[in-house]
Amino acid sequence: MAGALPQFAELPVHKGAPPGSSWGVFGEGDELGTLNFIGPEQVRAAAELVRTGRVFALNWDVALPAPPFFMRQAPNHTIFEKFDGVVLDDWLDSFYLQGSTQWDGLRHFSDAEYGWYSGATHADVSTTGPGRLGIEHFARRGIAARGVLLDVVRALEREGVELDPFDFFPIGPELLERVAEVQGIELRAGDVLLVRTGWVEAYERLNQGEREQLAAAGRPGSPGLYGEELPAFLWNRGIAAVAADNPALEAAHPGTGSDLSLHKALLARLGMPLGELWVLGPLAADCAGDGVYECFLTSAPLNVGGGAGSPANALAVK
Ligand code: UVW
Repeated sequence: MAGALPQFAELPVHKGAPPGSSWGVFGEGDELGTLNFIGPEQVRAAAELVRTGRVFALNWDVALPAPPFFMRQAPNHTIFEKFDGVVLDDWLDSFYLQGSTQWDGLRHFSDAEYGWYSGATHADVSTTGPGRLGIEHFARRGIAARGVLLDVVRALEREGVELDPFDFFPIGPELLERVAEVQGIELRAGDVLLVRTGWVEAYERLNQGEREQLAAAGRPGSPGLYGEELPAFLWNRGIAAVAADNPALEAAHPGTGSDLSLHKALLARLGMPLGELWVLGPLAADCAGDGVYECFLTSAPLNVGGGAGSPANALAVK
């Protein structure tokens, strides 16, 4: 599909749409954004990547990070007995759909000047229940695609650079291309791009006191995506979605975080779902072992009408 599409430099195609936006490219009232890059042909080809049967679950514990960041609360799990105690049920209170491994859906982030993806207004997206840009549109479709892991941590290690997982470090197109080249992999239209910064693994090594200090210091720092050229880089390659193992996908300074400019450029303007806090360590170790950095990736967002995001429920199968 990407071949027939305008290049980034030709965007927008819609009069009055923001610069660098795909509004109208996938039709008026589109609900899927760049997931439209994944067609049956891409799914069939991706399924053929399953060779060993090794499966990597990419979701973190829903209770992590603890304490949570970004004004979210910790989920509270209750188990109760019914039918004379022979059956257990349970529920979660204060379960933030974007608290742990997640997709930011198209309701999550707006362009302050132009509004939400595809011209949706605040009124269109701020009510609960199924509606414009709700995560239910992703859920009903499901995501199955070629996943490509770019292991920035290992590639930089080879260059003698050790990333500080809790500090700002920009990952732009040049670095992504360099990592892809070192790994011998190319990006294709319809791919879900996975970027490893090492943040989740570093967080797991912290004790509870250190985790509390990190949360008390404000927004967490991390290496992450950065740069004005990234939207063009991702769009022109037909990337369907991009996910990383850090808290906000974007490079962030400790305390102040990131300016979230890529949230605006990718979510609000291009309609590209963003994944955050994905568990990529075990997959990366496997990829480093066999030199294969592509997989069949599936993700089943929750079917929550009007949701702004969802746990990713993603699997990588090699
Ligand atoms: C924000 O609210 C910015 O959170 P996230 O990093 O999940 O997009």
